[in-house]
Amino acid sequence: MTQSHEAETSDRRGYDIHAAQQKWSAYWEQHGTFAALGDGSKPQRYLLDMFPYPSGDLHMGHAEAWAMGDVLGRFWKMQGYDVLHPTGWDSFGLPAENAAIARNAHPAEWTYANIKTQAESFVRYGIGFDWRTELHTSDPEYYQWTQWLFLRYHERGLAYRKDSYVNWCPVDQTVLANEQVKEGLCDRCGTQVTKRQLTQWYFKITDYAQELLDDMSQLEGGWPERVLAMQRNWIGRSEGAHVDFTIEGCEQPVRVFTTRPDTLFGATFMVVAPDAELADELCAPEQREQFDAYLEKVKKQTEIERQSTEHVKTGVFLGRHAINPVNGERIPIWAADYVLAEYGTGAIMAVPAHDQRDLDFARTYDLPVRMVIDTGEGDPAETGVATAGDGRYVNSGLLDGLTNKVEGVARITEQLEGDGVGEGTVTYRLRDWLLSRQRFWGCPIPIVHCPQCGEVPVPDDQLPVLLPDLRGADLAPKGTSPLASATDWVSTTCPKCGGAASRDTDTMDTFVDSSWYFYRYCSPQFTEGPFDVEAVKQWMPVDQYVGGVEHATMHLLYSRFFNKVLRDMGMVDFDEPFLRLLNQGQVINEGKAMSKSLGNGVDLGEQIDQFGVDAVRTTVVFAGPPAEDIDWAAVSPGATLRFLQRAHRLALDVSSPVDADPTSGDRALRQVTHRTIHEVTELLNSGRFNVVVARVMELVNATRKAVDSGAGGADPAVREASQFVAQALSLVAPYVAEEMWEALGLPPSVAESTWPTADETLLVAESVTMVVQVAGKVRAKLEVSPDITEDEATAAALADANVQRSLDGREVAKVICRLPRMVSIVPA
Ligand code: ANZ
Ligand code: ZN
Repeated sequence: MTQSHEAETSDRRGYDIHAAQQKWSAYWEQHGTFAALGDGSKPQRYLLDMFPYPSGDLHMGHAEAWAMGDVLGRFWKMQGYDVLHPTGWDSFGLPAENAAIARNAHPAEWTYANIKTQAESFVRYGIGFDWRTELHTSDPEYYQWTQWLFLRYHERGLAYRKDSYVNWCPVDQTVLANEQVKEGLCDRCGTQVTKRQLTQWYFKITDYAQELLDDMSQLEGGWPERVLAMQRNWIGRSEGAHVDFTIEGCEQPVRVFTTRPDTLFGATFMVVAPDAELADELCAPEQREQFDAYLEKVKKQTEIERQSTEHVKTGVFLGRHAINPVNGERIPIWAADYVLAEYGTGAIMAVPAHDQRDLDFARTYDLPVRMVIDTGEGDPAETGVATAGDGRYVNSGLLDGLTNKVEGVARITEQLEGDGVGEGTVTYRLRDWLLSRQRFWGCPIPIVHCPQCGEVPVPDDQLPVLLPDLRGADLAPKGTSPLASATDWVSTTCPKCGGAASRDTDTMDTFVDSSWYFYRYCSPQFTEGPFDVEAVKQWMPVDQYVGGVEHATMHLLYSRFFNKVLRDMGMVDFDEPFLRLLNQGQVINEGKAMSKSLGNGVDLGEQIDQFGVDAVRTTVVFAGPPAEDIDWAAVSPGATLRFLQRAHRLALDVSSPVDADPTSGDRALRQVTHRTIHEVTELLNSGRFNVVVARVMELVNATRKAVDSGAGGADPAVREASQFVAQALSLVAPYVAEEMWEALGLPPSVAESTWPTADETLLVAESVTMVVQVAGKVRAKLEVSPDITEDEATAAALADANVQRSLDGREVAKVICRLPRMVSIVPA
């Protein structure tokens, strides 16, 4: 392994990997090769990678994502586009903070040291960034605008505070948004999430639920269908009705949400979520003790457990009754864990005959079951199986005799509306976005709490509210924000009344920071606002976004929400921020995700030291379709390097002058070259990057054959082929491509060369000679396409003058085709 590796790198005719990397990365930097112009002289395109967290050096996952994106950025540039391909860091947040605590360092030091390391690695990796865009969300120049945006949301009522039970990670000691809880576990550390009642800040994303759904039609075709499906599910639109039940001994009716108002006559009890305030209000004094004990138990369960079908549902009677608005029936009210506080109204009418969850509960607690739709499947009270399908309505007053659900729902809804006891409605599963965190390394919330004036926004001209330094302080999570310990920082004066007041001590979820960075990239030095509206108008929406599918319901939904708010504020003039999305796969090893515990990690730095950037990038792109996982055990960067050396030697063998006329060269090779140009261009446009590499390999082989057999390196067709090899390779192997370009005597950089268009006349498929026999004798030889059809061959044969003559007016009895080589005509 080591020996052959040495042989590869020290081949006198090979390129020196490490020297080439140094030479050309310095060249690109010096010449601003990938700096966007933004002057309107060319059509513009925006290529965006999901910016990284600065937690350590780049790894194989980064290597894949950025290699894929750069294929497009470089391709567009050669096609004549002015490309914006920015870079920056998502540098606030828990990963940095936890790592800093573990190493006893300040998050800032740790973060900026990592950014430096990663930046150097990106330069070495040869990604065509416009480095002038570099931003860090933890810089005050950035986060003052995060605060500014928060204040605009606050003005519009889109940022608000409320008390509620929230997801709480006992290890990270902080709240989590619903999106950050995966199967009941903390998305960051894997600990079981519990519930806590806290006052927290929210963004009102639910105001945009319907629009977030509707505008997905603009993303159809541009985004992976699976991401759209995940967002659709996450938003979870549900049509149904609100129904008001009066409560004995209470003024206020209780409102339930149901998707099946047509089953109202089958409601035999009501259930409220134990952790909803309503349960506490409804609870009768004699049931208090039992209820409180029950609530304590429920709070230990996760929502996932509570909703699971295997979960044995539990509950307590609240000692109170509700009145069914359609038949005046008195039904008991229970609190039970299978009803969630955060969905619908937090209260349901239970219809055990037609809802399995209600039936399971009714059987456990011996509550009545009444069938109101007869589907012919047997009475659920006896079978234990709730029926949900269409059937004949029974025991249902005005609905009796109907047989169709849609009609039943419409009729009863009309009735409820007429009586003023309900109405048709739509509910969403989507919750408001919980954005406050009790952690240090984040953007401070620019609000002051004043005993006289309440919640007071920090005036714009006092932004940024800088994070207190807290150097040397204990940042370990304790349940309250570490900012609270910076007492000098906390105590301030009220911007409204001038009295003593205190700062909000929470920081924002990092997903707030990452919901608007792509606008700032268009004008990273802008000081008059978060971004220059005109620059955004020029570059956005983003033409291609590249990043992981794990962000489907978080970052990608939050950013869409931000875009809609910014549009309503008049700051952007489009509905959707990202037109196309590519979710690259993962790099795995021996069939499994890389992990420390499995010890199957592959170190990117080592791979690059051994094989070079070009071979690693080309291997990544060649491994398979961009969206699929790459098993590093199944690829061969060594073989890829040998291919790149082979390609490089072609350029060394070219001896024709730069201005040699290719039309005088070997036509067969030219056909291969132009067919490759044509095909590669189409493959790039349809995102099939792995096949691009395969086609270039074929072209290299064909060119090598031509050099070794035909006119050799002096043939201008060999130059033409080699030039295109260099251009195509520059998308995946930019260093060797520059070396080739230089060896070909062309001025740098290949990245700034013009992408060729295929010569149509060379695309025509080769012809073959087709023999035409009449009565067994050869009468004609025709040049035809190799994929000629029987009809075409017969027509061509019969049209030939010699064939006509030998037929001499006779009828044709039979035509036998052996295509494309022969047509045999049998006369009558
Ligand atoms: C009565 C009923 C009868 C229901 C029936 C269903 C079938 P989706 O489709 O997910 O929106 N529900 C309402 N709020 C709830 C909550 N906070 N926690 C748990 N369950 C809740 O589900 C809506 C249905 O789920 C509602 O319709 C309600 O049960 C229940 F034959 O009402 B249904
Ligand atoms: Zn005040």
